[in-house]
Amino acid sequence: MKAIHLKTPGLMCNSCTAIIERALSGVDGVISVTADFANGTTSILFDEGQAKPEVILSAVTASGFEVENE
Ligand SMILES: [Cu+2]
Repeated sequence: MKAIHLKTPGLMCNSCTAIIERALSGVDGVISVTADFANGTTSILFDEGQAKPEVILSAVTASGFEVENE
């Protein structure tokens, strides 16, 4: 199990966090998603044997949010 922490500054409210959490929960191998609009961050716990970070990142951008590099 692995965790990644993304900067997702486009999150503005609870609707945004719901969208991003729903999009990421649909990715195979993703165990849990915690999006926080106040901090503009999204943390994802995933099974590295099933989910690849690139796939997780593209699911974020596909849901309409940008990922900023740390
Ligand atoms: Cu919003």
